[in-house]
Amino acid sequence: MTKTPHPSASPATHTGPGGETHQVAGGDTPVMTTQQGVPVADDQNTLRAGANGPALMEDFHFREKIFHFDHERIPERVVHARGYGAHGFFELTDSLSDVSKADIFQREGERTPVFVRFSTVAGNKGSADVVRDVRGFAVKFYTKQGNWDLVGNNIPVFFIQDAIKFPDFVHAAKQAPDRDFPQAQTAHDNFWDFVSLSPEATHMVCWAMSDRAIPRSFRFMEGFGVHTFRLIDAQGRSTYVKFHWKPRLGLQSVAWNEALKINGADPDFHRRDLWQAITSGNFPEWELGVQLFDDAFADSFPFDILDPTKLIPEELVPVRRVGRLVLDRMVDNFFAETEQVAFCTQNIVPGVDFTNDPLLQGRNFSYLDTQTKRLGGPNFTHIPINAPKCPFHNFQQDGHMAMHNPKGRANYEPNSWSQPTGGPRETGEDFQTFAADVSGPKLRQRSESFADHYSQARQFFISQTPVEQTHMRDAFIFELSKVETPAIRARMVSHLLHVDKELAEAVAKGLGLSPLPAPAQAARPVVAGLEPSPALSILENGPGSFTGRKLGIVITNGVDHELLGALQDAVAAVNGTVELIAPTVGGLKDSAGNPLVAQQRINGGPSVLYDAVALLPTVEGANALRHEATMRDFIADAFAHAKFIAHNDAAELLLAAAGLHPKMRDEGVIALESASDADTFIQTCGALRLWAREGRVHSI
Ligand code: HDE
Repeated sequence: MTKTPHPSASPATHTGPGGETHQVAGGDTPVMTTQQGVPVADDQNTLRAGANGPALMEDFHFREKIFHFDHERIPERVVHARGYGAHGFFELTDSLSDVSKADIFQREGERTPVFVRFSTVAGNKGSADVVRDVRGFAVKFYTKQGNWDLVGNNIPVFFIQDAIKFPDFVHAAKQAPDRDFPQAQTAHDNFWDFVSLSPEATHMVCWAMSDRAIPRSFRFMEGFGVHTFRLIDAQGRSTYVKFHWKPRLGLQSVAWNEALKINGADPDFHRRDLWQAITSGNFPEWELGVQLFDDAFADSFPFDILDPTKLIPEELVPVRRVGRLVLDRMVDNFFAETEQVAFCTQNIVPGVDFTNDPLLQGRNFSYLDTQTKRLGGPNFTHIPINAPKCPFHNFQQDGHMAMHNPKGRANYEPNSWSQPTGGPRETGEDFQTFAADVSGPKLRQRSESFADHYSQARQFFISQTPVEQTHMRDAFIFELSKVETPAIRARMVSHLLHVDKELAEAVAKGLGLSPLPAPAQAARPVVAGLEPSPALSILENGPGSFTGRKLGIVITNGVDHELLGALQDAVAAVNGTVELIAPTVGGLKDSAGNPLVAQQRINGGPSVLYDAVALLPTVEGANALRHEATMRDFIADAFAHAKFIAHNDAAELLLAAAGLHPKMRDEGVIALESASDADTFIQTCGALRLWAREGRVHSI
C-alpha cells in the first residue's frame, strides 16, 4: 500500500518549465513509473522537437498514458447499469442441513464472504438513484464449494413469464431508440404500451407503482430471489425454496414528489447513503429467510410455483430466518470490483438447484453471454472479484487475459500422468443435478397454469394500507399522464379494472378518462377471496425507531448550544445521524462559543435529503433567512412530504415565511420548549412520517 499524503503536507517540489510547482518523489511519496515500471521524470510535458515544435512519436510515456486512457471504458450492463456494491459476510444462524447439503448451510455461526451489488434496472450508468424502478439485489457468496450467485431484486415477482420476451420488455422500458429519452423512468408511451399489451405484467406493474420502487435507501429494502429454486439434501431429496432478504432496520420508502427532488439535489443519494453507513461503522444488515415447501403444497397452491409473476404469501408459507448478511467494507476501487463483478444465475453450489421456471432457464443462458461481452473474453472469472476464494482447478486455458493456466504437461483428461503432472480429476459426487422427470413434445407453449394475471395483483393492492393505496393510485396517474397516446392509457385502465374497481375508477378520473373502458379480456377469472397479506405492505413493516435515519438541523451562527447538543445526543442514542445546514458551511460558532462545521449550505441541503428536520436559528439568523427562497422550500417540502419538524421560538419567523401559520400546523410540527423535549421528538420521529398529513396537503 502506498501512503496518500495529506493535501496540506508540503512534500518536495520542483519548478516546471512554465514556472509552476510540481511535487516530486521522495520520502513517503512513491516514484511514478510507466506500466513497464520505468521511472517517469516529467509527467507535465510531451516530448517535442523544440518548445513550439510537433510531438515526437518516440514519446513512449505519452503514448502509453493516452492509449490506456482511450481504452478505459467497457460496455455498461445492458440492464442494471447503475449500481453500487460492498463487501461483507453471510453468517448462518439456523442450520439448513435438514434440507440442503450446501456447505454454506451446515454450521451455525460460520461466516462466508460475500459481495453485494445493488442497482436500478432501466437507467444508464450515470442516471439518478431515486428513480421509480425495480432495484437489483445481487449477492455473490464465496463459499467453500465455489461461488453461489443469488441474483435477485427488491420485488418478488417479475414483468414477464418467458425469457424470450426480455429483450422486448427492456427495449420498451429504456429510452426510445429514435430520441434516446426518457431515461431511467417508465413514464413514457413505449413502456406502458408494452405492459398494457402484456397482461402478465399487471402484478409487477402494481409493485412498480407502489412505494417499493422508490426506496429510501438500499439499507431499508427487502430482497427476493424471485424464482422458486430447489434445495437438495445429502440423500438427493429436493425441497422447493423461495429466498428472502429482510432488512434489520425495517422497510422505508420516500414520497414521490420527494424522489423527484432528491434526484436533482443528490443524484447519488443511495450510493452516498451506503457509503456513509459503512464507512461510519453502521453496517447494514439483512436476514436471509427461506420459504420451504414441497410438491403437495405446490399442487394445492392456486398458482404455478414456477410462474415468476407470482409470489407465495408469507402467511401461507412462513419465512424461516436462517442467517444474516452484513455489509462491512466498501470497495477499494469501484471499477475493479463493482463494475467488473460478474453475476451469473447459473453459479450455484451443491445443495442448491434450479427449477423449470422459464425465466430462470433463460437467465441461466443469458448471464454468461453478457459477461463475456462486457468483460471482453472468457477469462472474466480470473478477475479477483469474480474468482472463487476456494481452490479451483480445471483444464481450461488461454484466451484473452489468461491469468492462470494449468501447470505442467497435462492440459486434458483422461490422462495417464501421475500427480502432480496429471492435474485435477472429477469427484463423481458433490454437485448432482436433481433428477427431475422430464418428458413432453417440443413446442412453444406456455402452461395453462400461468394464465391468471390479475388475482395476485389484486391481492397485492388489498394488502396495502390506505396511504399506500393512494400512493399507487397517484403513481398510475402520474405515469399515465406522461403517456401521450390516449389509447394506451385506456388499455392500462382496462387491466386495473380487474385489480380493483375503485382504483381503476380513480385512475381514470385522475386522467380525465371518460367513459371508463371495458375490462380487459381475462384469460382466467380473478380468484375471489384471496386474503390480504400484511407482509406485502411497507408501512406495516416499518421500523418504529429513528435508528439508521438522518436528521437535518438548520442552524445559524450562535445556535443554542444546549438545544443543539440535546438533539444531537438524542439522535446518537438511537444510532441515527445528524447533518447541520447553515447559511455558510464554515465560520460558525454555537452560543457557548464552540466552533461548528455545517455539512450543507442552505441552498445545497434541501429537506428532501433528511428523514426529519429541526429548525434552530437565532432570532437574528431567522430574520436573515426568512427572505431566502430555498429556506422556505426546505420547510414547505418537509411539511408536504409528511415529515416531522421540530423548531425553536425563533423559527416561528421561518415557518410563517413558508406559509406554515400556527393554524395550519399539526402534531407533526413540534415546538422544542427546552433541551428535555429532544428525546421525545426523536422518539416521535420513529414513525418516520405523519402520513395523515398527506390528505390535507394534496388536493389532486
Ligand atoms: Fe437480469 N440480467 N435478466 N434479472 N439481472 C442482467 O447481466 C436477464 C431478471 C438481475 O448487479 C444482465 O451482468 C434476462 C430477473 C440483476 O451486476 C443480463 C432475464 C431478475 C442484475 C440479464 C432477466 C434479474 C441483472 C445485464 C429474463 C430478478 C444485475 C448485465 C429472463 C430475479 C446484476 C449483467 C449486477 C443483470 C439478463 C430477468 C435480476 C443481460 C435474460 C427476473 C440484479 O444478463
